[in-house]
Amino acid sequence: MSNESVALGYALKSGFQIHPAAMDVLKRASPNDLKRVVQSLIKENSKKRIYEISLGDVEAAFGLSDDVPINAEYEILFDPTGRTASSEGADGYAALFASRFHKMRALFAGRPEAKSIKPIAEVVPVGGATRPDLKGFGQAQGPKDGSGDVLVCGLVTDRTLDGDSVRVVVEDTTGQMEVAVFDEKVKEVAEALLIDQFVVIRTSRGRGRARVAREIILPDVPDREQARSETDAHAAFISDLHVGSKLFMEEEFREFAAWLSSADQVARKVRFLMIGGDVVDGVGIYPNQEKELVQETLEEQVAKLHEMLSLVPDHVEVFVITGNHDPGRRALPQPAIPEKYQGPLASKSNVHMLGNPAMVSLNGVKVLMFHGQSIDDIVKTMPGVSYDQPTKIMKYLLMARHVSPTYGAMTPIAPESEDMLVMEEVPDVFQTGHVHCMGVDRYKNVLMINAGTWQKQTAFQAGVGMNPTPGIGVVLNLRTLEAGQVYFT
Ligand code: D5M
Ligand code: FE
Ligand code: ZN
Repeated sequence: MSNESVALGYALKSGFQIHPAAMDVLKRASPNDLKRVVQSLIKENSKKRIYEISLGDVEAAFGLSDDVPINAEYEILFDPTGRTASSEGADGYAALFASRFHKMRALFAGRPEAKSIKPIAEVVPVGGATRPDLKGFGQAQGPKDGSGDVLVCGLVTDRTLDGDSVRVVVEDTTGQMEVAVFDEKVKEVAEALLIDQFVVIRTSRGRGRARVAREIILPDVPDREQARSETDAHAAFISDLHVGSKLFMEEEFREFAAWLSSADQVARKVRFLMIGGDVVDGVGIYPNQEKELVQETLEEQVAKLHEMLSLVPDHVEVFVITGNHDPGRRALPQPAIPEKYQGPLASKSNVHMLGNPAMVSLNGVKVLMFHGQSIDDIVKTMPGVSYDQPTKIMKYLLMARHVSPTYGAMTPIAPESEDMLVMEEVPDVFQTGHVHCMGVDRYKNVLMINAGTWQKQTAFQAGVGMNPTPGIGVVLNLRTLEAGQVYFT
């Protein structure tokens, strides 16, 4: 059947007319877009009691009639897919940490501290690269010039409260040392440290066995200009659809997709849709999950996801990263959903399946997409943070320049020989999901977005007092870098 007769079929059924100029545009549409646009215009116009589809309606729905031109260029800057080759066992683990150490150390190159950083073995004569028992440590020695202050750097391997002080153990490639923290300000930094994160510590000789930390310096984000798009292209951010779950909010998601297709002033400028993982609920992710599923196989879930993403206009480029509910490897970095599970999505030209984490440039604005598994670990150990303020934790990840510092906690990390979780480049936008709570904030010119969810509160979440904020799209103007929310609940 031709586009024309399909469109007329829909229109006639609803008592609608299609203006000939509108029909000219519809004739050139893909069958998918045609159906979506005509159906959504019939719905929208019926509400307004207008029983005609005009050229303006159709142009707006296809994003054609912009007052100013909008460009939409993207580049995938990093994707772990195809780069993961985890070696197993202690070797892989040592290689992973060596890679992390060198990448982090390189972040300090050119900074004033860099020249003064000494290998730990020079500061603490007894030591080795293989985490020796601390009891074997002799008294820490200062530098030969006797000036007292020495900078060391390395990964935090231990952090304990010891009466009034905090003890931090840090390890570089030459050995490890313990420092004691007494200063209240430095203690605040020490108490928030995550095991395995990289730090630079300014130390001076103390009285006892350990040296005293005068300052703990995190890699952090330098002050810099945020990149901007030249035109008013917008990106929408969503996450955690959990398609397949009985709690997936299909109605609300359809409303969101209809909004994207509508003539709304903002919607018609949206050219990118960034989806932060957990796109399907998966199978066998937790005990007795099958009771909470509508689609009980991955194939059915992915087919449903395809149906949902087909409601998104074809002129919107969709980027999907993998979450912990999605098929494929669980350990970070996660490759894209394997092709054998992508089903019809594999050949959908505006949908890009990426691994986790991934970095995408949208008109020059760099977006770091990370599902956010490590937020669970950090909520448990860091003072003063909670699930309903995910951006506080995202800010800390930016300061640590790593999306998932702690190895061996709840977040599985593969013993890759390269640590791909280091934030070598500072993003302009940092997106996460996973905790199902929307949050938007800024830290040093990085816009942080946790995109919430499209799944209602689960029994597990109710049990632990987690209150999701479902059905919200975060929409970002890539030129002004202003973000707003669109609510569908
Ligand atoms: O996770 C959504 C949020 O709920 C995330 O913060 C983890 C938490 N969650 C969900 N199920 C569990 C179980 N079984 N144990 C601990 N924490 C859990 P999502 O990835 O969508 O399941
Ligand atoms: Fe989720
Ligand atoms: Zn998740």
